[in-house]
Amino acid sequence: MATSSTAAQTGPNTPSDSLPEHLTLADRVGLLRAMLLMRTIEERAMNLYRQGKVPGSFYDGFGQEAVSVGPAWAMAAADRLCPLHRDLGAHLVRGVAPWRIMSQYMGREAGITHGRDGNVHFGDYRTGCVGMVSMLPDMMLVATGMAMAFKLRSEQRCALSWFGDGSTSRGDFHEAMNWAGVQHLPVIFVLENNQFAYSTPLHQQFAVNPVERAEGYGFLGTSVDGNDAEAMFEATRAARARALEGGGPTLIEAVTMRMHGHAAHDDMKYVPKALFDEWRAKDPIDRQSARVAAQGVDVDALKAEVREQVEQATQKALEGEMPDPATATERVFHPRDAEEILLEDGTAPWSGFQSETSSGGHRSR
Ligand SMILES: Cc1ncc(C[n+]2csc(CCOP(=O)(O)OP(=O)(O)O)c2C)c(N)n1
Ligand SMILES: [Mg+2]
Repeated sequence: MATSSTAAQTGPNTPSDSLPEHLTLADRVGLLRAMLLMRTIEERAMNLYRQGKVPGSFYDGFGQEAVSVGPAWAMAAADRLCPLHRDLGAHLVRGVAPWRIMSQYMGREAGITHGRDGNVHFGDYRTGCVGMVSMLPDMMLVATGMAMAFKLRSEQRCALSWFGDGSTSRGDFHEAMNWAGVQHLPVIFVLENNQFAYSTPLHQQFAVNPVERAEGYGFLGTSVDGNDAEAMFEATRAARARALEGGGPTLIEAVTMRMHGHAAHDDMKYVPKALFDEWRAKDPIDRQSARVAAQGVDVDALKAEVREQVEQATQKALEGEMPDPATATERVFHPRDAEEILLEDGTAPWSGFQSETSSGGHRSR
């Protein structure tokens, strides 16, 4: 059932630049805008980190923006998402406003965790995104559990979890894959194969491409060009449609490359220059820019607009208050007598959802 065994070693599949069946021009521009927003926010935040304004460390998804943006674009408002540390694009697509992301990074009260965590462990429950569990890849189990609930309640919904190549060596990966396969759950696993887990290259991580393992657990595994937002969208759209029809889980391997260090402190000297150069030529934003420019879209104007948006978001976040230290122990655990907090629906911008009542609209959180 698995469709590729070599992509992880050799780079992405041949990109498909034919007109996509399920995307309007507005969708294609939306994918580009979300990727630009992610990159511009992360570049600006790295700059703030170097100025000492972002505490802790700083992790980003430079070069792999299509991996979070493409799949998130394919998910409905009532679906549930478990983004990881390089998946800012998913939060943005679901409707989190850039100034709140910047506030989160800088530990401000207006951030998603109100200053309780930095640039990685957060998720706005009002967008249907679960806050990241640090132990990798526990989010696969969280997504599997949510899909189990959808099945038990006979709900037409799907859960999606991202995770890295390093995660595939952990027991949790196998537990989630097994239960999802046994129960035939509506869950999508997006494996971000970015060639490294910190400094560990693929050949030291696994002897068999993990996309092949899906077959062993009884479901489809497919390898996709992770630097192609439209291909990532399409693979996820198809996986979701199959899941809702009772077709069970899908493992989507997004073949990509981590173009920055593991985090801000890492100079990635262990990455061969030739490999880096090879992937630099496959930049997902350049690719999507060329596509929409060919359709007459003014990409330079779009880039300028996004830069301006991020600058305003940064200024707003910088003006925001720090949390009161006296409240540091609050909002860490859910108080027993407090009102129940349930995940809410997020934004689902794909044109295919516009006629559905569950689309959730285009509000920004
Ligand atoms: C169980 C566990 N071990 C170690 C870590 C620390 N850690 C955080 S990210 C990371 C690298 C993970 O690599 P990969 O899964 O390939 O994801 P990538 O960072 O490449 O996106 C490590 C070791 C962790 N969070 N959880
Ligand atoms: Mg990795």
